[in-house]
Amino acid sequence: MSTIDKQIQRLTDDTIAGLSLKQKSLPSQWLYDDVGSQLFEEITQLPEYYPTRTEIAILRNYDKEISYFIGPNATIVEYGAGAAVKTEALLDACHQPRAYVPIDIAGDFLAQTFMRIRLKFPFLNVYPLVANFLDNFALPDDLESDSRVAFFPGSTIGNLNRKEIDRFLEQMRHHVQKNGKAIIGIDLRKDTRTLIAAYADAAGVTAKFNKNILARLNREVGMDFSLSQFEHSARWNEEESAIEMHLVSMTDQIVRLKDHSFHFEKGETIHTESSRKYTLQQLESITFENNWSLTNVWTDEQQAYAILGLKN
Ligand code: AVI
Repeated sequence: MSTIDKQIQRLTDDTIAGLSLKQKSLPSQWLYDDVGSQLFEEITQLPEYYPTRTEIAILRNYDKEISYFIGPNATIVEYGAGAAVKTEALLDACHQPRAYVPIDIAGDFLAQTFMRIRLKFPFLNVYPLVANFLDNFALPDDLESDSRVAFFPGSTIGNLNRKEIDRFLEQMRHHVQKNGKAIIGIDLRKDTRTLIAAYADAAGVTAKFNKNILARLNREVGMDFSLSQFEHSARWNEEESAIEMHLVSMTDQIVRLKDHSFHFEKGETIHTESSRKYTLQQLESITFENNWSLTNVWTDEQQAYAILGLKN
């Protein structure tokens, strides 16, 4: 089976499993095909979506401290690199970085990132890797091995559940090896109004991003979702301390995938993403329980967002 066929099979299996649950759901990783990744980049520019610009401002404000934390001749391994916008801020801050490994599931997007980083940092060895960072995978064999720093910006860790976080932090420790380090960006808990606005923007870009998962299922596995019959909704789940994205069915309807049919009642939802918001205290215990030492916390004035410096 080719890689593409395998991916379509996985998408099909996940969809059948997810839409058969009482609370219908789809794994959020499927939001990010090339169209979804492009829409997500648009989200990061929206006035309501504060995480990206706050993170970049922290990286720039604390560039000297962060550079000191990273040390010279580092190899930066970035998980879910996307357009790698923050990486430029990080690489600018680094003292003579040696190599850069951008890892992303969207191959086309990664190729563009590779070209851009190559042009801006011609001295850097770049090893792009197409992979789902939640899977088990090895870094390239010929990669420089000392002084590796894992970079996981953008608060993507907020989209993982606790089991995924534990597995991911373990794999990251393995990748950076003994004496390796990690820099992780994470959105912090704050008032619900600010959060809802960030995930239900006035221009409707997040709605488009969310609905693209349905368009993708129509395109790639031949489903028959009528996009106008679903609406985007962003909700705060207090128990989970998470903003959730849902797609709300506007009518009673049936949607088909091959010989499976899924019934939707009017108002019923598909849960497509959780974006968990943590306190610094919670982050301290999660990292400690995963055998990382939290040595640095960089944050903005409002403590809206934090960048953690961790040592293996
Ligand atoms: C990628 N991730 C960190 C984003 C977030 O904020 O959870 C995804 C996103 N979903 C809607 N807007 C942004």
